[in-house]
Formats: sequence, C-alpha cells, structure tokens
Amino acid sequence: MRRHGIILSVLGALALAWTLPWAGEAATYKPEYKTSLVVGPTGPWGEAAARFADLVKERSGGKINIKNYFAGQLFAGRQTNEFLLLRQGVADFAWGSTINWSPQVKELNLFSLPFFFPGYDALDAVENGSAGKRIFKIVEEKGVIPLCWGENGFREVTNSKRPIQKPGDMEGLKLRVVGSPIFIDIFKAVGANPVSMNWAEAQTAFQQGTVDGQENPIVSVIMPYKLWQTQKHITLWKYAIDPLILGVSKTTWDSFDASDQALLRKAGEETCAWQKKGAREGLQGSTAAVDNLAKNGMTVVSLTPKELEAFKQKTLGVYTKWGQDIGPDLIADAEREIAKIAKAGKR
Ligand code: X2X
Repeated sequence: MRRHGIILSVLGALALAWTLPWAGEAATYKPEYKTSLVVGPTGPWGEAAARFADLVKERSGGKINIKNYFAGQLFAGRQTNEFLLLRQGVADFAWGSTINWSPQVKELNLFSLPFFFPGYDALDAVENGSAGKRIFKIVEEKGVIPLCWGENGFREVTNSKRPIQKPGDMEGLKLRVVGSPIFIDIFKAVGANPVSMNWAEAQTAFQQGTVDGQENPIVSVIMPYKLWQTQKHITLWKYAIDPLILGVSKTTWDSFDASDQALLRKAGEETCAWQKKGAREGLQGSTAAVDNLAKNGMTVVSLTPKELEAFKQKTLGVYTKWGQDIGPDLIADAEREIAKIAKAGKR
C-alpha cells in the first residue's frame, strides 16, 4: 500500500514536472504578433485593426500584443500574396480583402461576380448562411482561421477622363484593378483597358496620370485616400462587393490556449460588427457619403436599372468562365439566400 503511494507520488511529481513548462506557456507568447493590411490606418478598415489590437491587449492583460503593419509593409510585393504570408506564419493576423485572397481561395471570387449581390441584406444573409460557413471552412482547411466577416464595401468606378454611363464610355480607359484575374476579365468585358497593380503603386500611377481610373468602395477607400484629387468622375454601380475577413495564421492560432482563442474570437466579432457599420456609414439609409464626394468636386453618375442592365449583359461571360472555379453549388446556395431576401422585400 505504502509502496503504491510512493509510486503514485513519484508519478505525480513527474506529471507535474511535465506539465509545468506547459502551464507556463503564456510566458512563451511572442512579444509581438504581426497583422497585415493593404490599406493605411485611416478609415474603417485601418481603424478596426487598431481597435482590435487595443481590445486584445487590454483583455489579455498585455499578453497578446498585436502590431499592425499598414499599407502592405509585410508583403513587400504583391498584395495577392497576403494569404500565403498568413499560411507561412510571416503574418500572424490579417484584415484581408477577399479579393486579395481569391488567387489562393478560388471560392472567394463569388463576391466579385459582377452585379451578383443586390445589397447589404443579401450580403449579410450569404455571409451568415451556409455559403458563408462553407467559405470559412475552406479558408480554415487552407491554414487560416477566419474569425469574422468585415467589409471593404461595394466597389464603384472612378476616372479622370469622363462620366461613365454606358459600356461605350469605358472605351480606351486605362483602369487600375487588383492583380486578381477575374477583374481583368470583368473590365475587358465592359470595354475598358484594365491593368493590374498593387494598391501602393496605384497611388503613384494616379498622381502621375499613368492610369485613368480605378474601382474601390467610397467610405473605406475613396474617401480616406481623397481620390477626388486625381479623379473627378464616379459611377455608382455597386458592381462587386468586397468583404474582409479577419484571419489568423493556423500556426499562431494553435499556439494560443483555449481561453485566449475565445478572447480573440469575441474581440474579433465585436470589432467586425463595428467595422462593418463604419464601412456602411453614409451609404446605407443615407446619402451623406455620396454628398461628400460631390462636395469635393466629383461628378456623380447614378445608373438607372436599364443602364445597369447594359453593363450586366456585357459581363455574362464572366459567369460562364468563373462558375466552375467558384463552384456551382456555392453559387446556387448564395442565389437561394439572395432570393429569400428579395422575397422578403429587401435587398
Ligand atoms: O487594392 C485595392 O483596390 C483594395 C485596397 O481595395 C484591396 O485591397 C482589394
């Protein structure tokens, strides 16, 4: 009996010795976790990153210290490599645009299908429904843990040459697009001359006038970057939506204990909700954002349903070409959600 007791206590001591380094694992957290962003600190996208870092630092008692690397500092190359950086653990976190991740996660091109999402309700339904959950699962299987959906926004086209009202107005316009192939197809289809370029380089191209235009959301990008300084015309056509995903490298994620994972999830969800609201400010149920563009000297073109249809017709080939890559089931799933929203009289 006594011997038994000794053996047990020896085993107990061994077990304790074994667990001690693990119990002290908090001490082995990295001194700094890196977050990648394509954009700068101004606007809802960049501000959300700062807010998330502050929240996590505060709630973890300073244990999880996130530093934001704005304006593409971490990838020092192509912005469409951001997902790879996460996968390799070069970036621990990213507030990533689904466009930039789409070369690695083909299903994310769903959001770039031209004129597919009629409005915010449809988008929310797809993100929160089974299609969104499937996409998160795919992202996770590829080595990135998605915490929540954020938003860059609906993308509108701007240029320095002329108002765009019909596909013919695109003729000869050199438009900067992201280096994700579906955008080349879309803009060739509507008659423009698309050139892919990183966002950082695009700034110089706008200044020097080596490109005529670009496409990006109003509140998250056009306003913080004051694009009216180089481009006087904007056409509101909501042709594509650009959600963000707050993602964590799986290697980094697995190094956190369960309670810190829960902390990060909760802080992420709260920050994403705040960020989405900010990205829609002045666009949903208000014209404040568009008014602001006009005040800054832009001519604003709104398209009638018939005019929109003319652009839509031009881009039908994009569906044929990209449908297989995105996945017909995923598209059908999203279409069902969008139809439900329309039936409820919303968009
Ligand atoms: O590069 C862009 O256009 C931007 C900022 O919207 C993205 O990162 C997709």
